[in-house]
Amino acid sequence: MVHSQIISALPSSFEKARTAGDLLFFPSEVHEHEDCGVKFEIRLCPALLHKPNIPTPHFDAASIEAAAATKKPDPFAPPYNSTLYVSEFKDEDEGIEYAILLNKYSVVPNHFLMVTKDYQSQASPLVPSDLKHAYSILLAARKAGQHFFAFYNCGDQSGASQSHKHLQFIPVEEEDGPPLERVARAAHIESEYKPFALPSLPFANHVRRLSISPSASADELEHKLASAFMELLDLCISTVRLAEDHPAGMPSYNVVLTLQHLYVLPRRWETHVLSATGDKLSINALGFAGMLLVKSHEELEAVRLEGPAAILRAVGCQSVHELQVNDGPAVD
Ligand code: B4P
Repeated sequence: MVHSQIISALPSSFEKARTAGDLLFFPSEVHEHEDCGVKFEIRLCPALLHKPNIPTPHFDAASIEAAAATKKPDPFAPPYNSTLYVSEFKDEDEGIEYAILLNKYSVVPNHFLMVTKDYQSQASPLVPSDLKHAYSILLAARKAGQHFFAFYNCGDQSGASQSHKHLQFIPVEEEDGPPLERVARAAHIESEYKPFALPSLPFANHVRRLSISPSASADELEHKLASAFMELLDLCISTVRLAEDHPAGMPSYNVVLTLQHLYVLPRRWETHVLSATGDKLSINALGFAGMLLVKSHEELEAVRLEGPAAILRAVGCQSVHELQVNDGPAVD
């Protein structure tokens, strides 16, 4: 029930937070660009040039200790005194408490976050309770006639700018989800119970079709999502091990969750240097979902020229899924 209350509270909370000046809305326009069978949406948002730039956090022990010593405020820690706060709930089985906050820097209305109330690292994997509640929120949105998907930027090369664990939810107009989802829905797969890859994409992508009945019990939901995530994470780690120039340290990856699919996309780098402009373009999970963000017309042209899929290949990993499936687990 709590999940449907989150969805119904969004429009009024968004307006209230915007009027109060706690939420900054940045207007944008979407340009379509087809590449490798994906209808990419490149969102041009020049107003974001004025948003304060938050440096990417690092997740090694020394950096976390150094950040804690600076006593930098954690925007996702309680108490929640601003109008960005929507609600909170507790997972009774795991004892984890979550808060729902509106995204302070909103490009799409009603973009919101599910944060752990206690500090958890954004470099830690999703746990069953995270997945169960994220999926239940998507389900509640669909019951209310709305379409959202969830994403998670994990690790210091994933595009995350905040180190406190947060999943994000963004609405899409179409029932068939973000551009990547349309490709996955059209894919003919060998088995619903095995991970697969979308072979038309030049970057590593590990996907599971989620055959979850809308009437599934909470336990069933949690079990299916957690086992799918573990399988995909195993493949992601194998992919990262095979990548010759992968940076040392914990693997970074992006997660995308829709009602029909779970995706894990391994990352090598956070940014790509655009060859036409020399600008660094930061890519997060939305980029891999087929939604790239640019802040100027020059960047837009540079992305079109290079091609979104090639840019994602540059910050992602080589696709080795077929190798893993056909030849067994990756070697060390
Ligand atoms: P992260 O996982 O850390 O990083 P991110 O989504 O890539 O956003 P980033 O902060 O790097 O912003 P960017 O300029 O790239 O997410 C942190 C989230 O918390 C963000 O949503 C951030 O805005 C939000 N946040 C930060 N401080 C907060 C606070 N005090 N209270 C509440 N929320 C807070 O991108 C700017 C925005 O555009 C981001 O929201 C990003 O998610 C969004 N965006 C990126 N690509 C997009 C696309 N293609 N379409 C629509 N929106 C897009």
